[in-house]
Amino acid sequence: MKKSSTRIGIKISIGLLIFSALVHGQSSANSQTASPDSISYSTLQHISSSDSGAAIAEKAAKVLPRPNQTEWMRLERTIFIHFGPNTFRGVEWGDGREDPSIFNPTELDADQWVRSAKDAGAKMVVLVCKHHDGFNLWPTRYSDHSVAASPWRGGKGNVVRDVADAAHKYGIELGVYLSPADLYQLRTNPKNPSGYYGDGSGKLRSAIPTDPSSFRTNPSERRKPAPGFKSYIFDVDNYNRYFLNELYELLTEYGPIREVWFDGANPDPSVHETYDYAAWYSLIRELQPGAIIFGKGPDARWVGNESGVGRPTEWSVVPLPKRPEDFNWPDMQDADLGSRSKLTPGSYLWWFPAEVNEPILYGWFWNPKKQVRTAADLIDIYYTSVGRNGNMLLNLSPDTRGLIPDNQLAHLRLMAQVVDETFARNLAAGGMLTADSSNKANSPSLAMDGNLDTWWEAAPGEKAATLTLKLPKAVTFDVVSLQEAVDHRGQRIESLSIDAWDGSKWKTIDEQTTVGHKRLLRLSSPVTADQVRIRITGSRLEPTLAEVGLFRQAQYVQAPVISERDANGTVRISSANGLPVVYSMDGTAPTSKSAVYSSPVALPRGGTVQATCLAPDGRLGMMASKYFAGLAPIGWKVMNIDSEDADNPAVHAIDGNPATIWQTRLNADLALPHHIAVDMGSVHRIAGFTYLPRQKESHEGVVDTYRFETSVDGQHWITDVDSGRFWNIENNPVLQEVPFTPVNARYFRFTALKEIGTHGLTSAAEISVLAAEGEVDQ
Ligand code: FUL
Repeated sequence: MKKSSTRIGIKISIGLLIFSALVHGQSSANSQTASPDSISYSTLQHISSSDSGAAIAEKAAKVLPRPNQTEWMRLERTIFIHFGPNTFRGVEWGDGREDPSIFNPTELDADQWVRSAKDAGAKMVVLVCKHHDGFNLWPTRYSDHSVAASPWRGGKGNVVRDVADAAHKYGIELGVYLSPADLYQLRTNPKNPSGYYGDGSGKLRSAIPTDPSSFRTNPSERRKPAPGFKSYIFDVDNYNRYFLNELYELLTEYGPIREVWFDGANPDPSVHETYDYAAWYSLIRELQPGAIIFGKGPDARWVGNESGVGRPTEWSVVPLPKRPEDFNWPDMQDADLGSRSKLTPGSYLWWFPAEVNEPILYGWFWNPKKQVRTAADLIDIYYTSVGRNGNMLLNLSPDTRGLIPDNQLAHLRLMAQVVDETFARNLAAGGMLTADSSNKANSPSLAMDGNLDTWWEAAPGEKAATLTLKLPKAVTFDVVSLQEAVDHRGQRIESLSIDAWDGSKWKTIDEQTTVGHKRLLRLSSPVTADQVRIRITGSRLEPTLAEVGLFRQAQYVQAPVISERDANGTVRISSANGLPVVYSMDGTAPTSKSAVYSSPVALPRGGTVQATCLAPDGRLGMMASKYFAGLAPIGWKVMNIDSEDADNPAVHAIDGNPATIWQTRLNADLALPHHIAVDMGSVHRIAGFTYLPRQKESHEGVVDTYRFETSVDGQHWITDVDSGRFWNIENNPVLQEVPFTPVNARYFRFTALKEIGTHGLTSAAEISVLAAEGEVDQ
């Protein structure tokens, strides 16, 4: 793009601007190969074909985070908020045809949302300002589809303003999610025939912010810039101009913005629109240089799942096949993103840390039926996100009142209480840390000073090291916390062992790989020792540690374990510590007066089991909760099937075991549709069905679009759902429940019309039916 200044503002030279904004350090793309000493620190390194293995490792070790990333990585715990028309419809994805009148929260209180985040130890709230349905939660000047068209506060409300005000009040940072996919603007949306998305408009010289009154006719007319900000010129089509103006509003009117979230998901790819990411990134760098661009962007990556689990080996330095300004940031879901075997000649090495997102409900938007993850689940997620070198982005879902319901808050609070109590006291404090080698300026004591900007570093040339912590007296710990000096020295450690002195010898208590900004090693049982050793056995360059800690997990009685429901419809509960278990099945949390578990419980029609251990002093422990969807497959038989793989027969879809799957024949019956028909043995009154996609990492054969039919006699079928879609199942492959008008049925037939990938397969972990409420089976 041409670079020129204009009368009304600055014309952005996109490539140059992004590059200079992103790259700092002494060299932009280091391609020195001679002496390793000549490799300098940089935010970008390039591997050339003549680089030795040692030079490649050194280059990887000398990639530094950019300043916006340093700030961001230190946030660690952050909160996401999904709220909008979907909340009022109880769906995960809208279609852009919603009437704005459905958006009418009765008690919306953004203060409650942000206060809850703050109380939970979160340092940032990321608000979904516009989801895929295209409804704007602020009164944008550039669309009529927003809160201004809703009855909420007489059309005068502004959710973004309320959240921003609360964030400033509570001193926590703000992020904005703005969906690139926009079904309201979709050219084919009958509710908005003049939509911009995919309208085929040509690129026009556009002032940002654009004067809304000449948006289509003469977009070079600008609107007065926001106080303290300038205007800019871009050559863009209608949709990108709309998007840039929305970004401009969000990034200039609500104070500092720490993160801009670009979701790669698109519910309707049938209409094509080219997103001008380079223009979007340029505008963000201009308006909010401290912001992280997440997802489809250069600063932070999606960890690859929506269940809160980072990789055990999580490298923040990843190789890119192109220069960052030419790269299009696809989702990175491979198990290994950055180990040495991935650092191949031609790659550009780039700091690209993981953000680990997960909803507190089993879905992003509120729906009264959605289950809440328990505090015990959230604590596990804390260890698999923050504890694995990633930021935790936990979603809360306000309900139709516009309040986060108590059931979410109770688990959130307990999670925060346990995490905060656990990390309140570093048991290593007061100990003496020594190392078998140290760089002169980086003594081991600097890894115990509570300052991430000072660090221990091994002596020049050392790639392995042993640090020994001697404590004045034995301590009991079950978490080891390690942090590398990533902001000054990059990420280096490749493998390590932790040993504890048992009085006569060293005993290895854990072995792991990467550390990065933070690694929490959660031991399977507590260890008592007065000496602990950290043996760094592999490192790309001299290893560093900015902080070391030993902690004891807060002493809450562990949650019991609730089994899967077997094919006979029974569920078992086991207590990890031999304590008695109390449980409930009516949706309320168990109390000390609840039923005491003594034998398997029958749950033939589905429901939720909640259980907790009862400590001898009468205290209740952490709660476990498990939802069992639909009827148990007691006596069910596969009636017919059009394809099944010998190792994954159809009967696996109705065996009550989520770990086994039905899958069609690979390389044989490639063309969908595929179906399974089931005989339930007797007539039931049913009001919906459930589909549990395969739970292993692979997405092969996961169903996107389906038909569901029922029959009383196995001859005459009625279609309950002709062509339904499981929204967002690719990113979040959780249990799907599809309600329909109650019918009597002995037989059901599930037909997969479309899969999410292109494997030519259909698969299912479990398929069941929902009993109609209050109806007795016949
Ligand atoms: C996904 C979206 O499709 C979901 O609806 C949700 O917003 C999640 C955070 O990202 O890709």
